[in-house]
Amino acid sequence: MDYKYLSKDEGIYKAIKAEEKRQSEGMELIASENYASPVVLEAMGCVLNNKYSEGYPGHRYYGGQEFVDDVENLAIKRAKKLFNAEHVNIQPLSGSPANAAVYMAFLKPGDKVLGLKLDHGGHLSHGHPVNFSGMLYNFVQYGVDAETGYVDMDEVAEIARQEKPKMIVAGYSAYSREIEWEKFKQIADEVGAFTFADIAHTAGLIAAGLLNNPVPFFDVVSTTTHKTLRGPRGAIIMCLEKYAPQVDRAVFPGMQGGPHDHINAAKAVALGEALKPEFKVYARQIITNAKVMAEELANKDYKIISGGTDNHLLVIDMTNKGVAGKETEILLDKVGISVSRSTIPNDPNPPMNPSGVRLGTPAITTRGMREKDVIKIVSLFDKTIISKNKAAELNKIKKEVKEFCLRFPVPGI
Ligand code: DSN
Repeated sequence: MDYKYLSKDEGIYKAIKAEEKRQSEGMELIASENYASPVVLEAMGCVLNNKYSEGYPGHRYYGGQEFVDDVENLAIKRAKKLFNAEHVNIQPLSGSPANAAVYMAFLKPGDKVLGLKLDHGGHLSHGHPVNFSGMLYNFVQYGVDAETGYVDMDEVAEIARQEKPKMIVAGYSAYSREIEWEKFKQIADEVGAFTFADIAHTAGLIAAGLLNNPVPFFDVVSTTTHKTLRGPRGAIIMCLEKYAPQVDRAVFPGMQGGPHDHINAAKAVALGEALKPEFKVYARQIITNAKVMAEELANKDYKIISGGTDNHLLVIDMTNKGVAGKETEILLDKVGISVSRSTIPNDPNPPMNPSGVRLGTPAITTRGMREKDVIKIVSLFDKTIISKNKAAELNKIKKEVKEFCLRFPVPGI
């Protein structure tokens, strides 16, 4: 990007230019990252940043709201259309604050909630003891089946009947399979629990109609807007109309003060982009790329949790390759490939140094990489793992990664 004004702040300018170079020359396989469009980036840098607008369209606590209201109304309209939602709140600042607002809207501190274990693919804000969710609420946790790697719906039902939670949480950060929303809903109805879906990872794939959509029938759904949805850092909450007042109250004044209107404008842009037919083509290619990646890795004897993927990500147990998750992440960084370490189900190792890594295809797909490119990516990945103690070989791979990546421009750079 051309930073006409920012270039005068030498320190920050230098760091941003270096990051642009890193993003252009490197291979982004972190499943939660993506490249927002230049239009989204422009909206994030606009004068709406200057405005305060506590409240909601038509009901604000400050003057001068006529254009902010237009932005927020447009974002809401687009989100409703994209997800078939009855009610949308576009103000949450990011995923965890959105989830905090959901809990605040439906629960009292100490209430029992059922969520997926972190090391099985759940998120910190789904009840981990070091997170506010685990501190404020009484989470009981379900897991994936040790053999198949799929969420064990029989176990979910059994725990739900036994524990009678007030809410059941589904939707995960490191789970590569389609989620059985309807079964969750049946179980929740049976035990009288609210249903909450956190679709942060798969929102873009759901919006494109490629994965099942819980929004029309779950009580409440949160999503970030920056992962497969490819928008700005931020989040939205969607819920059934009957819960609109309590959800809106929980976001403001419950959790937050003024919304970030420039980010909300960028959310509206991204939601508009996701409504276009080309977004469906993009989303389909994300899944195709992930499937090819899983198959190619399996052919090279990498152990994929659950044996494959239905979405944009996969988790590999690196144990048989003799490198743990952190070591793999650091090794791949040396050649310009970014991945995130990941726990595997029932991981004997701690989250800081777990047994696996998580890979995803949203970012490479945005750059235009397709099946044959994914085959090349897997070969670079594998060569790196094999060459872990060979500095000269790693240098050669780094050059190869750079040459390969520079063939695919990054939007906005
Ligand atoms: N940090 C995100 C991820 O990587 O999945 C979730 O919040």
